[in-house]
Amino acid sequence: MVTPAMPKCWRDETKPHKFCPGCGHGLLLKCLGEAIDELEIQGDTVFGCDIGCSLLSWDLFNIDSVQTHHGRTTPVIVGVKRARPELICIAYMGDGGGYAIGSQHLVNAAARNEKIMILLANNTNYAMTGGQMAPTTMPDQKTETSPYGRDTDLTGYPMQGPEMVAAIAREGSYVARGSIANLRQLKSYCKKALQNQIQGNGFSFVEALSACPTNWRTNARDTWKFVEEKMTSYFKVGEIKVPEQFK
Ligand SMILES: Cc1ncc(C[n+]2csc(CCOP(=O)(O)OP(=O)(O)O)c2C)c(N)n1
Ligand code: SF4
Repeated sequence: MVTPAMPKCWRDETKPHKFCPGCGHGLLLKCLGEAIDELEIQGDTVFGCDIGCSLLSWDLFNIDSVQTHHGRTTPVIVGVKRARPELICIAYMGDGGGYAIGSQHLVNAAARNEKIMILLANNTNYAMTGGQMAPTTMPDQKTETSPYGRDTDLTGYPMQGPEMVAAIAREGSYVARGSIANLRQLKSYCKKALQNQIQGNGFSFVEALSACPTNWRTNARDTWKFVEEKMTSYFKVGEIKVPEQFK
């Protein structure tokens, strides 16, 4: 049964969702779902999800959905949009899918100003495969493959995805970073990104700071502390302007 707390565009027969308790994916997909509800675009939307824990959303929405190989949701959704430009096309992925294995697709979709929306969950690790280091792993953060903490001398600093996208995006693009720590704001960013596509303006990219208590091995208090203090001090939340020279 659909409860009032669930977006209307979520399916009721496959609930509760399959994410771990305390996972951020469910929260940010709720923001996306509520944005879809408020814009009344459920029947016109196509949802694509990546490999990674994002794939656990393959049957979350009562919306035409496609699940792709790791990192390939962007080109699949670009293909859908090019074939059916009247549809609202959304690609959903993790930081590994967007910033590592699928980074070439992200860069080229942004540079070509493809009229799709990407929602990317930044949980600072490769969650589905057991918590390996990702492009967004924080300095000194311990993961399965950085057991003594991420060494920035050897591996560089965490990727600033929205800032990179904004630096190459063209006029009409929408770029923002939200967080599960501010769901009202994150929903407004999702809504603006979808409106940008509805208006036919251009590429829309929203990164969302997310939580992975299972691989972080954190209790509820430390999970929120990590998101609200550590991640937010490095990954700045807000809308990001596309530089004038690229307009
Ligand atoms: C082409 C390919 N390479 C590698 C994998 C193995 N793999 C599955 S999920 C995953 C990591 C997912 O991490 P991320 O994209 O950050 O999403 P998360 O699980 O954190 O939400 C990897 C490497 C795969 N499925 N396909
Ligand atoms: S492993 Fe992490 S990202 Fe994946 S469902 Fe569990 S908490 Fe969420």
